[in-house]
Amino acid sequence: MVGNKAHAARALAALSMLAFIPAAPAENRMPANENGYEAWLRYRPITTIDTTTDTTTDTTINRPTNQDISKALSSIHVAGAGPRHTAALDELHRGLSAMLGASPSIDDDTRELSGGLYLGTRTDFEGALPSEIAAMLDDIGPEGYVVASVPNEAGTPAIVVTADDDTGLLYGAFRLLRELQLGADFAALNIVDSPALPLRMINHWDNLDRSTERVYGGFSIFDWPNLPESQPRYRDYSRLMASVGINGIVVNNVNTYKEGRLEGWRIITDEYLDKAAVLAGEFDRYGIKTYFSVNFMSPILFGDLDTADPAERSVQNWWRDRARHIKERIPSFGGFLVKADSEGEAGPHAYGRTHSEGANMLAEALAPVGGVVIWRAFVYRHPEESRGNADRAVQAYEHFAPLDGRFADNAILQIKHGPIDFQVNEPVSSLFSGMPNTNLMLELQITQEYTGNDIHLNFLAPFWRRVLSFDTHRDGPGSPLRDMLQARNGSSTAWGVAGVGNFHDGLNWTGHLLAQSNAYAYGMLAWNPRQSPETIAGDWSELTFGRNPDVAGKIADMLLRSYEIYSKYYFPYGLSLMGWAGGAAPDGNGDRSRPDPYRNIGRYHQTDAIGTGYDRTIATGSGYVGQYPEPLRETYESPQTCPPEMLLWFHYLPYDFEMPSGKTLIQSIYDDHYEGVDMVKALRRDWLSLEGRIDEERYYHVLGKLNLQLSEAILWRDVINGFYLDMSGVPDAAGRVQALDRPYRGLRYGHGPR
Ligand code: GCW
Repeated sequence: MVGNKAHAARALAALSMLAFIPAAPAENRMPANENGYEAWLRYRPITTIDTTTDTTTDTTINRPTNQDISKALSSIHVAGAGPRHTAALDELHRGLSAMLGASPSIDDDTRELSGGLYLGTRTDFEGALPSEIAAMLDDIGPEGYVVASVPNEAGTPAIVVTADDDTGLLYGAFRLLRELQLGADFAALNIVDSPALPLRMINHWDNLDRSTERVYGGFSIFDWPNLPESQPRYRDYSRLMASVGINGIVVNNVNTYKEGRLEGWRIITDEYLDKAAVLAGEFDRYGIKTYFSVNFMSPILFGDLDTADPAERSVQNWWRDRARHIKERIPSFGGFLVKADSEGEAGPHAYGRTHSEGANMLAEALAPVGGVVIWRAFVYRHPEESRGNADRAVQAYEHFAPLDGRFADNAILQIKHGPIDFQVNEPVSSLFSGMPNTNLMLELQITQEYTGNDIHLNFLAPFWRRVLSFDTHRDGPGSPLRDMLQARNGSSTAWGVAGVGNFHDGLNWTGHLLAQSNAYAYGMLAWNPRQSPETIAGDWSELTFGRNPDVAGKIADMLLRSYEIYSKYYFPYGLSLMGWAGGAAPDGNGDRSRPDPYRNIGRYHQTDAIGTGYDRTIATGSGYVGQYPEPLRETYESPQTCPPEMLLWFHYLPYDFEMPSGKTLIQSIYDDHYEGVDMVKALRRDWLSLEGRIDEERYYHVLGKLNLQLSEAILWRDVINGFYLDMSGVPDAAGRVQALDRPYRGLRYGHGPR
């Protein structure tokens, strides 16, 4: 095969730029700095376990030697060129140099696959790929890739990274590097992979003044005041996201307007488009499209119209012009995300129009530029405003299910996993079962608003995996949620999953270093929702802490236990909103309509002297259960069949209700909270056993977090249990629970309330 010289020359020219691209911000360029900035792309030498960890166990015994790998990967041969080819080459060069201790040579000689690494799309190779590799490409579709070893007579195999498109090629490069870091035998690589969900997005809840909503421990990565000046961090962020398959980023908060505080609507003004173009350029190089959260009232806010009525021709034209204008400035523009008629964000209701009418108007404006509108389903009214049913859980379905089938082809409805609000234990939203004719997207929260902020270790993959596997029964038995998120046959629209991001400008990106695992896991599950949390936790731990099984295995095990542990000392059995980020506050979410002494006792958990829990049954409650198809209705309607972790989400039960364990409900609540704290102590002991086997920097950082977690878990335990003792008057059989003075508040030790 003859390499395309012009292309290759461009690739090589681009590569020569590498010398000028710093690997990390200046403050990180210290030897063996383990500040977490590199996250899971650490690229430590691959034949030692890890220079900074215990080296007494040699896990490399059965692996090819360093010399074999170095020989096989001492040269990179590139077919074709383009920004993503360069990004792939940049990463391979960086990764292989660091892992093998020598920089591979680079050329465009792809005539013969002798030893070395070969990189290019199927077209780049101009028909000369070995037939078995070309055949592997046949079924993979967009963004898929092949990473394979091809034996050859000289003894050193050729390693081929190829795809049908350049995004797939980039993903293939990251995959090869990951496999090598995880100790794969380079001579036996035979990987064909492609994403299950077409759209794998991160939603930033970041404001233009760099403050963030529910993102803990740092400011926005995007330095709006100083953009369009660029920063190395933008590229490193793009690399990290692309390495786990993220292909869409919404750069600003869905809340775009709060008088005097939030002006996120400005994001699509010319001033901010110039700034966003710099970010979009970096993202695009890594296969990531750029999206904006927009305010429905934009034509009034910064256009010169006096209406935003979606039925008005002038409004439609305004949005069409804006979309075209954005696309001209940002060719990788993907579309809009909209929070409308929700929590103070205006929407089509102001003009007596429905959600679908509002969404479709924007969809029509975006269609000519190939964009999508992603419309959020997170709407509810406050009880005092809601005529009819005051249960917040029923409201999204009531708004949206009647609109099924009325959304445009390039409109997607984005639904939070549960009907309330990212609680730790909630059922999967009934909307997923109720909208068979609408493009649906699942919204998860990677940032830990209700799941521990940046203090509590809480690896969310087991929970997310459960959500994705949930049988919605939408199309009869065997309709898992993950299938609702895949593009339907014949549709040109992509949809999938969105995660509210947890990366910010702090040195280790996530505040709690171990919370990086959630961003990694999110990407892995968005790519393949069937992946096991065990594999994800194991791989992440090895990538982040090295391949010593005693170290990485222990960390993976801690991650895998953490969600259950958190659930034990947090709100019992699926109860919602017994506190916020600022700590436990069971009486805080007040219902002023209830008489003393229960005034101020939460409207979300309905606790009183007889019992606790929210009755959402068809027979006696809010009727939310009736929004599911059978057999889900039957399962949730009875406390006997309802999954225990959601018992109080669906049922109001007396304190003496007998739990499956044979204990009373109240005693189970008390015991769980003690057990949860004991489990945190065990978690902490596990970490202490790693002393000296992990670099001090990360060891003490995580230990500090675990110490805080323990203090807070004790506080949660005592506040929740004390509250229940007071409400129920039932003493703890083991005599541990103490009465508390009202108000029941657990002020936190870590950060103040956000
Ligand atoms: O969970 C609530 C959060 C708000 C958030 C809102 C939403 C972005 O507390 O901070 O606003 O949900 O999802 O729109």
